[in-house]
Amino acid sequence: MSGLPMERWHPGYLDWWKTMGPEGFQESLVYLRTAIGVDPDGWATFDYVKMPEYRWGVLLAPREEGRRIGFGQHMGEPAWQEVPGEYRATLRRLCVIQGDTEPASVEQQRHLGMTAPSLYDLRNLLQVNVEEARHLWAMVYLLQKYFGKDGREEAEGLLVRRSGDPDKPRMLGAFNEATPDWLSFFMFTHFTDRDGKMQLESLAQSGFDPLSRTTRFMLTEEAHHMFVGGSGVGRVIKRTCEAMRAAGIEDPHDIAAVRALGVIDLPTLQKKANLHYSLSLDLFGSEISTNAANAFTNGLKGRYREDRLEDDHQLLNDTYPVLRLVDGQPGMVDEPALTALNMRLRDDYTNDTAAGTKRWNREIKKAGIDFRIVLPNVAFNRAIGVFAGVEATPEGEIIPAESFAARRDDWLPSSGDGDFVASLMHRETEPGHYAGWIAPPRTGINNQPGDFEYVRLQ
Ligand code: BYC
Ligand code: FE
Ligand code: FE
Repeated sequence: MSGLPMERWHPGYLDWWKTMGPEGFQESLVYLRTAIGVDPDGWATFDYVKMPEYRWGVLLAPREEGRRIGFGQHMGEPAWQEVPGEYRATLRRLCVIQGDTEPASVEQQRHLGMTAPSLYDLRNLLQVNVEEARHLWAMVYLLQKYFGKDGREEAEGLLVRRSGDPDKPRMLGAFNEATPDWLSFFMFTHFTDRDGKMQLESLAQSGFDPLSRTTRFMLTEEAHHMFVGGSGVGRVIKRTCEAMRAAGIEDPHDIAAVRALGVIDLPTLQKKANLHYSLSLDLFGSEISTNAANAFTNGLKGRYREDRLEDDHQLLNDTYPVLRLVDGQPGMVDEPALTALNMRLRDDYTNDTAAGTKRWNREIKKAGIDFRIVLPNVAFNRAIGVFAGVEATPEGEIIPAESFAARRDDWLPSSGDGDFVASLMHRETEPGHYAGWIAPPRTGINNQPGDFEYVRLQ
């Protein structure tokens, strides 16, 4: 039957992929992992694939027999296999917002292949891109299968909006920012894909079973995206530290000397981390949110790993400490736990980032360099929530806007920093070779040897 909605949507999707997907590699053979089934062996099939022929498809984690809703006012009822009429608009909105971020990230990253520091990194970028595109596919499948005409219209809209377009931007802030260089790409996949992880974990708890099953499978792919980001930043740090030691430079703040070695100075790494972390915090919405409370009460979106938490899963009389402005400075205030759910998820996110920062700092310490990457206070550089209207230092002290403006370039990447990083971005196409600003990975993808040809350029 040629009239099936997914089939009608597919040509527009492929058109989007070819015009907005990775620039320059559509004909190349890429060593990709393709998911062909959701069981443990099914989703780790590696082979050379031309990206337009990648198997984008619908993959749902296996149905759990007798699954029940685990929180909110419908707790204990059988999970829904169809959309309950009263929650249709809210569920559709959640699917649309989730779906909108996926192609946005592909659009943001579409020029990066041209400056990939190695074939290994190029392959990882393209793997992330096909999987994000598959995540769009997965949300569109839900919209078309369960939301009728409105869902089909939303599916079209997902192919019309464009990251950074002033007239038809993507829906959430961070997805309209540029990803201008590979350091930003690694920071983005470390920090922003991790928001993806937290949001998908919450949706995986949903009482709407098809959404739960889809997002559970997406999470298996998300783990690799965060690995690419976290290990990518780690390799940049490693290379910088090695070069500093070899040249006998001890002061990490001697930026000119470090940059003269052709590596990225640690203060610039800190500024990029400040930027991407604060942009990602905005993705959790406002600290106090009735949307979040309703989504929980109605069984649509749970807490992070709700099924492992031990309480009544209702939160009716509970409170949660929320960082707010108290007498003009950040301070903790107890708020009703239900309206504080965005804050709670954001706190879980911040905890989840700690292991990565620790690993980076271990690398710096091992090299004997006196520097630590420290993530900024949540009040710093915010555009959403209670700190949107104020300026704060990375330590969380609220300061006048003029003082912030005067210090901005110490805390966030300046145009000069951007120009310097851009000057290092050159394409490396020889198998096993790496650009001078990044260390090789410890092991290859799927245990391939160091000189493996991850992309056969055509
Ligand atoms: N930018 O009650 P509020 C990923 C809007 S990333 C612009 O504070 P709520 C990925 C909000 O929509 C994961 N607008 O917040 C990563 C609302 O508008 P309406 C993506 C924003 O609704 C890397 C109003 O402000 N998935 O997968 O509780 C690569 C008041 O909202 C923003 C999801 O986010 C913003 N930052 O929470 C690829 C999951 N924040 O309704 C992919 C689905 C808020 O008044 N989304 N607003 O017009 C949600 O769960 C929620 O919509 C949000 C916002 C957490 C985003
Ligand atoms: Fe995704
Ligand atoms: Fe991702």
